[in-house]
Amino acid sequence: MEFFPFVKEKILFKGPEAKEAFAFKYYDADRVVLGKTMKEWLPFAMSWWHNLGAAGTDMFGGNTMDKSWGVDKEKDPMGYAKAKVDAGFEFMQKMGIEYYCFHDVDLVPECDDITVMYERLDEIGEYLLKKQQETGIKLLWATSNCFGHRRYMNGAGSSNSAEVYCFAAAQIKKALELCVKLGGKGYVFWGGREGYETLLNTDMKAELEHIAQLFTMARDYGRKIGFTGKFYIEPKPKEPTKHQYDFDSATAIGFLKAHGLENDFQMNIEANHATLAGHTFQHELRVSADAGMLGSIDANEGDFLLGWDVDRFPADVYSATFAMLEVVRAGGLTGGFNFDSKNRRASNTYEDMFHAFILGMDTFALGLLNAAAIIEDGRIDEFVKARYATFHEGIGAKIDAKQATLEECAAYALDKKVCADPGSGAEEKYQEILNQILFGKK
Ligand code: XLS
Ligand code: CA
Ligand code: CA
Repeated sequence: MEFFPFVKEKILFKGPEAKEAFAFKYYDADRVVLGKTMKEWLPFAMSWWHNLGAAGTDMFGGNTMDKSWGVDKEKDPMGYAKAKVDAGFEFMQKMGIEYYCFHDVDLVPECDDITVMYERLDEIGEYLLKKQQETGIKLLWATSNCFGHRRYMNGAGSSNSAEVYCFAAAQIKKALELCVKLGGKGYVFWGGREGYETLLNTDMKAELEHIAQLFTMARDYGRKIGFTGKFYIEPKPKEPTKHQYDFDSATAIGFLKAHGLENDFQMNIEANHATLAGHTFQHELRVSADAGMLGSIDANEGDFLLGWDVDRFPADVYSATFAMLEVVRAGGLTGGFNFDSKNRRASNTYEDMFHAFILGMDTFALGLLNAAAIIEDGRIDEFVKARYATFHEGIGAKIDAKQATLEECAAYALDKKVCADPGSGAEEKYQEILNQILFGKK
């Protein structure tokens, strides 16, 4: 069955002048930018949950979209799961997207009995593997949903109940096995309910130790069954819990280092989570990259007027430009760009699903082209380097090399008597240069 007949073959690059709706204006998969093709810089992925699952339900109303894929989910759960796979692979082939991501419960309908879940996941795993072999589409990352079921109301790894903890471990074990079977590049942990509402009922120290132990056991099991990819932590400061333990990259990196997990784990940075933490997307990417832990990206954006996780498709070219600067400077990602994004509730047609991905892919293609232009122009990088010139020689070079003592630094200052001006930060000048680079001749 064909689900999206209005796209005949595949969405193609038609250039910035094109007026065709179903065409890329900037994403040109084989165009070489800074020595790599766009496709290599931007391994795009489709999220199973938003694209094939989310049907527009919000707190105030039900579905506005048809994501049944022609099958009654209650009567025929596996027929529904397979139709979803067919729709997903048709969509990715038509979009020219080579990767996908899932939670276990996105693939098959969730039920209480975990042995039934295991059977369902085994069956869908075979089906996915066959589809991957037929199409060449690959798995970017897998994860388990240890936050939706009622047993996780007090957390999963941070639950007060060891029984709940073991159910989370069972889900993670199966999802890791699926990830290995399908050749996934990564395995994600988003701590959906790993946090707390009040310290009146919470032993924070024990909860954090238990989470670290769950990560450690997952790492050990993954390596035992042949998983060679990276484990990713996806920081998020709030929603659903008030205090989430993986608040932001700096917090998550510190946690991983404190528990000896830094060689196996990296960050999966979601733009909307960064802004919820009061940071820019670029800040989170920089913190991760500087720690050598920039792994993957959940590409979306939030809304500064709405204080929650709106998961909108990325349209902000400035933000994508700054993000791509970080990615390019880091030499690329170990993972990819997963559109953890969903259509707005009122964009309820199948056509809208394609428009959303064209928007997202073109936005990041523009971001990449802009990042390359900034790097090639060189003025901004030269200025940043020049600002730190006093650390390139004399006492500054000694401090940089971690060879100076406090007495030496003080002696330097006493000798100078009065401190020289550190120089203008020139923010406006470089914002203006940035606009010139981005928009050029009009
Ligand atoms: C939710 C998260 C989730 C993770 C995977 O806010 O973004 O979708 O990406 O569990
Ligand atoms: Ca996400
Ligand atoms: Ca989100």
